[in-house]
Amino acid sequence: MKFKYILEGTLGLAIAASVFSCKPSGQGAAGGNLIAGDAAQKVYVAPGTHDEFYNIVSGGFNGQVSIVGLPSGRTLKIIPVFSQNGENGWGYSEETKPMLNTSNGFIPWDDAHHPALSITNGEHDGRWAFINGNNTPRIARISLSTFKTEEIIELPNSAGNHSSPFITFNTEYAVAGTRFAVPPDNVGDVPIDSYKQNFKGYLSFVSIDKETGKMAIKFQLKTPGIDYDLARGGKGPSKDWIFFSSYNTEQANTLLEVNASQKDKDFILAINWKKAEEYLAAGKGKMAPGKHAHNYWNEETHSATSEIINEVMTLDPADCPDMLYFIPCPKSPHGCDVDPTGKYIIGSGKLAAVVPVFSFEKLQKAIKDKNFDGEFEGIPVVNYDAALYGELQKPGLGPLHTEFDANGNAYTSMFVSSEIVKWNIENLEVLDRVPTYYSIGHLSVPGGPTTKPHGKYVIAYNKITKDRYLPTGPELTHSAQLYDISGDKMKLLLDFPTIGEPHYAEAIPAALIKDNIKKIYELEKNGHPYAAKGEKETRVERKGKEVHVYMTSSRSHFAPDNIEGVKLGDVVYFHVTNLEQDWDVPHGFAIRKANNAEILVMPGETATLKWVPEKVGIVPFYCTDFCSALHQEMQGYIRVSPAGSNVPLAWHVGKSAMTQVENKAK
Ligand code: RUQ
Ligand code: CUA
Repeated sequence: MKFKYILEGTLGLAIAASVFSCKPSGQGAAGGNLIAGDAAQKVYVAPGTHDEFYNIVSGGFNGQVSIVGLPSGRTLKIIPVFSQNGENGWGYSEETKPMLNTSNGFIPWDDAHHPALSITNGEHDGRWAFINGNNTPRIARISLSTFKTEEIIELPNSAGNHSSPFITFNTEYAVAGTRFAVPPDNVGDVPIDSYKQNFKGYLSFVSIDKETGKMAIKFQLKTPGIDYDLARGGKGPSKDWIFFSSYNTEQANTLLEVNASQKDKDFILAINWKKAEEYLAAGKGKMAPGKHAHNYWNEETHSATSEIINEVMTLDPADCPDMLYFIPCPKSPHGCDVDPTGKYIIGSGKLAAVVPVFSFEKLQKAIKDKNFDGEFEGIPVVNYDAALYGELQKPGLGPLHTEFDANGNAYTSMFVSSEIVKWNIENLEVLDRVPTYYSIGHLSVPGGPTTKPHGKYVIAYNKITKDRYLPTGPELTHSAQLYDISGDKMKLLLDFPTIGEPHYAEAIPAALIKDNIKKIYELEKNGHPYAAKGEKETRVERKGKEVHVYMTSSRSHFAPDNIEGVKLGDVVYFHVTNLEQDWDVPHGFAIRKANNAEILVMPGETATLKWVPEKVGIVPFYCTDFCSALHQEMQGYIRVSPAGSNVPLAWHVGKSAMTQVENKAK
């Protein structure tokens, strides 16, 4: 039966049709007659007015984050995070390249799944968004003032950083579990079937500085070799805890679709992280090898630095009793979600027939009474019934992830039966269900993972699109759907296309962010070593084979815009400072046939494009961003002479470069 679920995952619709008959007949662009009559009005954001929520959406395999306005579903921005972005030079400019550095060198791509917004006392504070790199284990921090990636930290001993990043009650930590159990990084050549002996499941606790947001790996927990999937921090009574879902507790290393679905129950791992801190303070931690990169953006120098750190503090549960507990949870749980009161932990087992609700209070009692069913690699396994509050019966097929409103209701996505199910947590009763188009993955209620859900909507991030949009060849846009949850019944309001493959998203009231938006970088504060803070400071300097152009841009010219004396064999660095101090006036800079990207320079910022000329001749450069009526005139020339030529280095704007040299000579 479980194969059937997996195989039919993509055919969830067929199952849905037979089990819940939720496939609307003649679903076309309008989605049958399931749309609320006033839907258009509810999602209409009149020209010139703003959306009520920012939706911070993961890009999946594009490695980025997109910003969408809700309820309109309009995409506002793609924030480059782990992937190079030619559009603005992220990962191409000299300043941003270090952001993509890792212990394995420059890695220009990742798979970004789960945004997490910073919280204070469990409530959204609008400061930062964190997101995981699933492939090369990394966590990024994005400023919600500049909408720019400010920091990326790599995680050693981890492989497939999937259960990541999840935030504790006051953003003390972003927590990250490994998806693949692997041997620690410093263990060399071992047979794959030495899994049980050599493979471990590392969990990283990345501390976050209260003021600056700066991240550091405070410690890692070395846990049994199982696969961690998702997690949630506790709240209120459970605020010192964090909960991870896991699968492959069978510890299989081949054909996991069969071998990791043998047991009737996998685990939720409950971690008392305050206890872990006590053990650390008591000196129970040990430094272990753990090479990782830490990349940090400096807003004053407009540049990133990358540092390699070689070790990591490690806590071994064998030395730290009463810190970790396994709770059995039916069938490969994906979502592991804590309700707004912090009293309930909900496991969503993809292959399970029920949704279990665990009680934090009962869990504490079971721990106190030592009501255990043995242990798993030295970690106590709490008796299922002792920790269970109750089970939601007949929820639907393929429960995947649960979020909450402020009224004691939960919303669970059902991948296989392709629907959202609304239910009451206290009395475990299904209240409503609506179909999704098609095969919903995660869902998001604004503030759903916090202690104060903002409610109003639930958004479905669907895995299959099929006929929902105009077809665009074999690859279709992913489909998201917005439902009104303000009444008793959920109502479909809107379909909107998304970028990349959103896995998870959060939504936050615009009011918490939009007044703190950074509009320009102040020129006086520009501390970039190659900044030219006015045209008088523009110049070209040669250091051996390196040529540094201190260039400015303003409407509508570059200074200098004529450069001569560059020779084959030189490496040219264009350091472009945008002198504008007005919001929304970037200038771009691109060079003909450069095997690089452009740079898009924000007001007051300096950015550097490296260029290695390959041919003798005249090479034009120009501004790529339509900045004024004379944008098209914002262009210039650089002359490349043969190696060994004696053309002197010269530059100018307003007259020819050579005239300037001649004048100087007089
Ligand atoms: S995830 S739906 Cu659930 Cu990282 Cu993809
Ligand atoms: Cu500057 Cu166009």
